[in-house]
Amino acid sequence: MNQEPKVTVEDIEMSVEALDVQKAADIFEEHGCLVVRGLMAPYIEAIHQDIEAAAAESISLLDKAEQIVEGWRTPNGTLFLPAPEGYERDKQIMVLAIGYQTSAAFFQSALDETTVNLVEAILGPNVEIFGNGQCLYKEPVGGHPKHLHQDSAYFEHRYQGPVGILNYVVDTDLVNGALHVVPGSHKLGQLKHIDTFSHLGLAADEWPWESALPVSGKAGDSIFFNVKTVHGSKQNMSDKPRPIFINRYRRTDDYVIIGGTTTANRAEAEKRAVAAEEAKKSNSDRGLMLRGFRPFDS
Ligand SMILES: O=C(O)CCC(=O)C(=O)O
Repeated sequence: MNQEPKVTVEDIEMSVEALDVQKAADIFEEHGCLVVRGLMAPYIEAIHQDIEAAAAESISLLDKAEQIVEGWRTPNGTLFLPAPEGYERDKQIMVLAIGYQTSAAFFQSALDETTVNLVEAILGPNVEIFGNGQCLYKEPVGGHPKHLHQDSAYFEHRYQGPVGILNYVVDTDLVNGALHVVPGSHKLGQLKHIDTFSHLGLAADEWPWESALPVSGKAGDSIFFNVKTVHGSKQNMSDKPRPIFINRYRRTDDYVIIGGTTTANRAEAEKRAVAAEEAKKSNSDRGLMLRGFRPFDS
């Protein structure tokens, strides 16, 4: 897959002021990704404040961090990775502990009416929230790359899988870590991932950055992607942090069949996976309802 992408950003983008919901859903279905300019603009100031508060809190807790398989975790739940050489600390934030339980602005963004209309057009009438919201925070001066990957390497689903919406909190470009997507890659099925610095990723010789389309944008721009769409982002080479936040949604009957963060723990999960016909969605795996109704399933 090492040819230049033929699809351009213009083919996959729309502005929230001129939104055509059905056309947006068609773009998502065809390309596995969609950019909606300005969708999250009303929430950015409040979320940005909460993100910076969570970042300062996490850094103040670093001396209490415990080592885990993915890096180091502070008591509030933030994941740190080794910092690039020459940085003022030896660890940098990767996944910041902020979500629907910690930030009202974050939770309100997940319920945004226009967003929910788009998600319903993509997933159908019965939709639940998947997860608690996620924030990836690239620190400045070399902040970690996230190698190209499919989110389904981490949480493969029985049906269509979650729609992820990644939102820029600051203006984001090729210098501070724009998201790269590979339009159409959602049709390739589950790809084999390897262990990388940023956890499960695709082999760089098969999936070089040139195979992906960079999406620069303003604070408040949103990028929708299918759970199998290949995506990632390079280092933050600016002098300021580059946070993003992600809201995820899935059909109410959908559920994880295989999860993992390393090739070893994913291989274990693959061994435990129940045959698809026998697997069932468990009650504890039910997200809050976003649209529609969940009928009782015996
Ligand atoms: O922080 C980023 O830009 C990448 C996020 C991402 O790829 C992911 O969370 O799956």
